Amino acid sequence: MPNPLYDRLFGRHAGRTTPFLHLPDGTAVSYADFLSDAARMANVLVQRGLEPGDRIAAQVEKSPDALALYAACVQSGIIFLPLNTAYTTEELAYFVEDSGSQLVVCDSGKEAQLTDMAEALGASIMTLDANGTGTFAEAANTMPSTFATAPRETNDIAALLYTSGTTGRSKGAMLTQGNLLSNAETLVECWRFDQDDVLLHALPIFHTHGLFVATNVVLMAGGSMIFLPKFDVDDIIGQLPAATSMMGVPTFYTRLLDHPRLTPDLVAHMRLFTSGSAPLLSETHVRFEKATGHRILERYGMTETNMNTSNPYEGERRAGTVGFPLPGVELKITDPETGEELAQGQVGQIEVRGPNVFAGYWQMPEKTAAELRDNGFFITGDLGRIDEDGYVHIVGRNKDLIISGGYNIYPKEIELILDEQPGVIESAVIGVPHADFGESVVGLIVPKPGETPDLEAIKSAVGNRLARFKQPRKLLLLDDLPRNTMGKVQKNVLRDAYSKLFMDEPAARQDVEAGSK
Ligand code: MLC
Ligand code: AMP
Repeated sequence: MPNPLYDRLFGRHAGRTTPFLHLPDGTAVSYADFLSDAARMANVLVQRGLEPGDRIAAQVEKSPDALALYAACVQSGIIFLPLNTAYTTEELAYFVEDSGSQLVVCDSGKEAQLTDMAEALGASIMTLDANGTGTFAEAANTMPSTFATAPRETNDIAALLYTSGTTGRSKGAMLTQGNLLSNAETLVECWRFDQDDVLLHALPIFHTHGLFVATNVVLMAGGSMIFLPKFDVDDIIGQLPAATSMMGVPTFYTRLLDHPRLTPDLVAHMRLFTSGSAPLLSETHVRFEKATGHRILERYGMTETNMNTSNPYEGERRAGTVGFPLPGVELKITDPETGEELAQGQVGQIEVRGPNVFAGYWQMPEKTAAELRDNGFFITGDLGRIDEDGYVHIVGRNKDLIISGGYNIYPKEIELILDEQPGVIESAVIGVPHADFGESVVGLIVPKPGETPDLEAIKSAVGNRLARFKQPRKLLLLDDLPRNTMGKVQKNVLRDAYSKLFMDEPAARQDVEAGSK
């Protein structure tokens, strides 16, 4: 019985003894061993009573086993819900509850803090550590290394990836087998991946970029990956000679550019560097070419859509643009008010349609209807234009979103917490330019009349509830927030006012205790 995603990405490598993952300690995991591990894990899931269509939530450190858990879910038809390892218990509780996950798989170190939450939500908990130990790994070790692949169809959901919303409530994007397969096929072709490719993989595997773009493309092409636990610039420099290609967020490239050992010789053999998840400054593109001779290939995607556009493999990779719509993907620029398509060259909201576009938000039909039109076009919330040569330029966002080091941060989620703090009447959270992360989070707080909120206490209150990467790097007090005639906070005014906060030392030194008016 068919299971298209499993068959095309995993099953066809059965018995292959060539490496799939090259690990930092010099060992490798073959395709055959990886598939056996995944099958053992699939047996555990079924033995625990999980069935096709059920959900499991995984908050585990990056490792071969963590990736095998993804394969096990695909093989058993269980919906995979990967979660950022930085999320707090409070954040996790929302995802487990909203998705109705029956099983939470986490690192042993987190088990104690997550058990009560999981049990209260009716989910069981098992552990899987990066070194291959934990209760889930032990259970898998006792299982057969084969598994009868569950039949699935291309419209069946393979994964739920949560993406925050402008209301502060995260939404689970339902990605079907067909979404993931079509995008992997397209990218292999457009970026010329084949079985000789060795992709340097230093991205996290709980997001679209590291899990679907990088991993699925390598699986589809039958190549291999140098699988690093995280981005460490020295490790990347050390591993580049053994790689053919690398996918990264812009921060990877700015950090590499600061490294004295990044030379044209070091990367002369490389075939491809790609960038995405956040805007790559033209300046970074140009500096990277000067330093290495390589023009970074920038592409544009989203959790809900996988990849939409890409600069060409052959042909001009134009700095500051995200290239052309991928084959099979339609992209149009529309008027945000009317939804009408705008004339070529005009700036408007970007809408996309194609086999890559998700099936909707998990159990949120109104939110799905608000963003996914009946005619199949998805309203991305990004603002862009198409130039006279057909290159797509992203010029801004029609959604209140900060992207820091490739992670999305929705201000509303932080503002809701700041507003609850003693002495605070209201707040606004903005993203301001940051040399390393692209943008960084700043919280602007308006005190209640006659009160002086304790900014250190607020920092720690936020720290207990939100992942570190979402926490404001600076908190500043303001008398009031600028508003337009409709009473809406003018975040653009605030962004302009604080645009040099992380660039300009005296301002930066004011940090949390500063009262900036
Ligand atoms: C880590 N920190 C961050 C951060 N990452 N803060 C803000 N933004 C981030 N992205 C925090 C750490 O907790 C730490 O906190 C401090 O910043 C410094 O940590 P670091 O050691 O410098 O960070 P590092 O571990 O090196 O991580 C930086 C990074 C990482 C850029 C390598 O964030 C990363 O791998 N980002 C990739 C994200 C990604 O894959 N996005 C794809 C989304 S999919 P402190 O203060 O406690 O020390 C998508 C669709 C598409 O968008 O198109 O691809
Ligand atoms: P996410 O929801 O994490 O998948 O993030 C998707 C968002 O990242 C998009 O809507 C864009 O705003 C942004 N993004 C992704 N790739 C690029 C890029 N190459 N340039 C600019 N923004 C990008």
